[in-house]
Amino acid sequence: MSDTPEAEITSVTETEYIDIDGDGTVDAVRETTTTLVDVDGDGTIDIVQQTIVTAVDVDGDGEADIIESTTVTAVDVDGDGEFSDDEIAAEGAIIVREDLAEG
Ligand SMILES: [Ca+2]
Ligand SMILES: [Ca+2]
Ligand SMILES: [Ca+2]
Repeated sequence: MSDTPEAEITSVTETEYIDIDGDGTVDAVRETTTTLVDVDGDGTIDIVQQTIVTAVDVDGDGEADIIESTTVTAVDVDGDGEFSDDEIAAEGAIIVREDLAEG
């Protein structure tokens, strides 16, 4: 047996299909990936990272035209088991199909 703490990583991905305009055809797919990391293996989660990727098919041809991704990372820096505002960081990116962006 070793006393070295062992990190535990749990990752869950959820996929949602969204009919934005309500015509019965799915226009957007949202994939949410949540990763929980217990760095020191004490049973308390120290890092939570959530990435949401939304792909939207604007013109309905079955190909995604807009892809938006947001990543939120929370790190329990002070180890109190809670994520305060200064321990949470978010970043995002959006990719729009070239000809749509040009209008
Ligand atoms: Ca921990
Ligand atoms: Ca399309
Ligand atoms: Ca904290």
